[in-house]
Amino acid sequence: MTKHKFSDDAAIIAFVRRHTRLFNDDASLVVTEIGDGNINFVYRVAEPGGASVIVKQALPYVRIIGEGWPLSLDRIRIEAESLVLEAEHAGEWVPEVYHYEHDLAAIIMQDLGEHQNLRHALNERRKLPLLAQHLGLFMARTLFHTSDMHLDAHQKKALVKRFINPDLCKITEDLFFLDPYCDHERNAINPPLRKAAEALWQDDRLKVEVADLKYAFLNRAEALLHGDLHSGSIFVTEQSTKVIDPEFAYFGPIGFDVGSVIGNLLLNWCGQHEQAGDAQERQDWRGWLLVQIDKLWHEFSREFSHLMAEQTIDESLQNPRWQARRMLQIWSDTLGFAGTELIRRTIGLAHVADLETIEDAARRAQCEAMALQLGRELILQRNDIHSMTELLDLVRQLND
Ligand code: SR1
Ligand code: MG
Repeated sequence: MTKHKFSDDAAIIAFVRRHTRLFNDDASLVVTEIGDGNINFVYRVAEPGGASVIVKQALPYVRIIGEGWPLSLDRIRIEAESLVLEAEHAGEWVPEVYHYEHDLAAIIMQDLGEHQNLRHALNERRKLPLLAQHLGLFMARTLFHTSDMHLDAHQKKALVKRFINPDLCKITEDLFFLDPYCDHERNAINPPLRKAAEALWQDDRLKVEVADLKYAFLNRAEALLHGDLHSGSIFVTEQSTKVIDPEFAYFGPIGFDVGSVIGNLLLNWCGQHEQAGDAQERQDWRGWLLVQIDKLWHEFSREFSHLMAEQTIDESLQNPRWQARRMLQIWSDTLGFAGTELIRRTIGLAHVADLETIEDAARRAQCEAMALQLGRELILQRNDIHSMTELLDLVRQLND
C-alpha cells in the first residue's frame, strides 16, 4: 500500500479518469483540496460547470499531527466496505462509492455537492425538517441489520473479523475514556475551566462509570457501528441527509452511535448559551434542538423495535420481553456515551466549533462548564433517567 500522497493534481486526475467514466476525455478538470477533518486528505475533482467526484486518501499517520502519530491504512478499506454495507440497508443516506483502490489507499466517491456540513449548519442555526427522522432511520437500519438479531451466527462472526479496527478504536479508547479523566498532555483546556477539569479528575464515582462505558466499548460487539457519528460526519440539505466517514467502523455497543449524535446536538445546545446573536433567537433554536433529540430517539427506537419484532431471525431473540429489555439497555448506553462525547469535546484533544467559536474565553468557559456538568450527569444517571421527558428536564435545568 502507498505511503505517499498523490504527487500532484495530475496524478489525482489520472486516478479518477482510470476508474470512472464521468468525464469526457477532453474535459479540463480542476482539483481542490477540501478536507477539514483531522485524519485524511480529501479532494474534489470537478469539470467546471459539470460533473464532480470526491477522492479521499489515507496516509499512514494522522493528518493534523503528522508522522508522529502513525495510523493503519486499513482504515480506508474499512471506510469503503462500510459505506457499501450501509448502502445495502440505508442507501438513501450515504454517498455512493465509485471505486476503492487498496494500493493507493484511496476511495473515489459521490460528491455531495450542495450539501453542507451539519456542524456548520447547526452553528448557523439552520433548521432542518428531516434531519432527526433521517438519522433515526439510518441508525436503526444499519445497526439492526448488522446485529445478531438479523445475521446468522457465521455471517456475524465473519463480519466482526472483517471490521476489526484496532488503530481507530484505540483513538476512541484514549480520547473518549482516558485523557479527559486525567491530566493528560493531549488535553486542551480553556484556562478558566481548569478548576472544573481538575475536579473531574478527582471524581472517582464518575471514573468508575466511565470505566464501565469503556469496557462496553471494548467488549460488546453488538452491531457494525459508524464509530464516529459526530456533526462533522453528517452532510445536509433541507431535504437530504448523508452520513460520511465511517473509518472508525467496528462492532461495538449500539448506544455509542446514537449517543454520539445526541451528544453533538447537546454540545451545540450548550454553546448557544453564549454564541453571538439575538437572545430570543438562540432560545428558540435551543428549543428546536431539544425537539430534534426527542424526534431522533423516537424515530430510532420505533424503527429498531419494529425491525426486532418483524425481522429477528434468531428464535431465542424473538421474545418481546427480551427485546424491550434490549431497548432499555440501548437507551442507557446512549445517555452514557452522549455524556462521554460532551466531556471529551470540552477538555480532550478534539474540540468542536460549537464551543470554540465563542471568542471570549470566560464566556466560552460558561458553556464548557455546562457541557461538563451535563456530560457528568448523563454518565452517572444513565440508568435512572427513564424517559425522554426526564432527559430534557435535566438539560433544561442547566439553565437555572
Ligand atoms: C486524532 S483524531 C481526533 C478525532 O477526530 C475524529 O473525527 C474522531 O472523532 C477522533 O476522536
Ligand atoms: Mg472523520
